[in-house]
Amino acid sequence: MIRPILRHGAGVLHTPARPVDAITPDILQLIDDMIQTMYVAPGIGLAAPQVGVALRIFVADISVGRNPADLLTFINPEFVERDGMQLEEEGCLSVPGFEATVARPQRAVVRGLDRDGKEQIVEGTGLLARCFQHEMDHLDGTLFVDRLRGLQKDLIVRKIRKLNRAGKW
Ligand code: GNR
Ligand code: NI
Repeated sequence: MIRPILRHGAGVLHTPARPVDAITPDILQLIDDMIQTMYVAPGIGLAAPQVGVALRIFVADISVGRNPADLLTFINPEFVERDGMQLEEEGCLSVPGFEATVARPQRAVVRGLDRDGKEQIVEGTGLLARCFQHEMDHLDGTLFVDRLRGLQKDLIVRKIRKLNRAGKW
């Protein structure tokens, strides 16, 4: 089932999510729905808070379905290592229509449970490292616009407020 993706301003997107304490059938259904929702969007990642669920789960596939082996599910993920720095344009399904250059680690290693409850450790570089950092931010209630400063941030936040007032957000 495709679930609606919430937008900047929804409380759950701005609040840290809780760890999952058991992989129940409801959690498995949520994960399957997140994967389907990510592919339909389409996006390279999706975090549970984006579909209104305040739990520490994200899915990612930087091939957007072209390579089934690239699909990753992380439950209760944490960073093991992060290093380097990359500056690239970034977007978010919860902030549609906006992009900005965000500093991210060039390399990130994430540890967490997979869909079967088995511990996995995955290293990402480049786009995958960026995606990991972006999704981990969602689990902490942070959107990419929160990482911007000054005029860049003000401009996007003002445009979102304007869209909101016009009922177009
Ligand atoms: O689809 C997405 N593309 C993207 C591009 C650059 C950096 C991060 C991302 S993640 C985003 C999907 C999304 O909003 N995930 O939370
Ligand atoms: Ni996002």
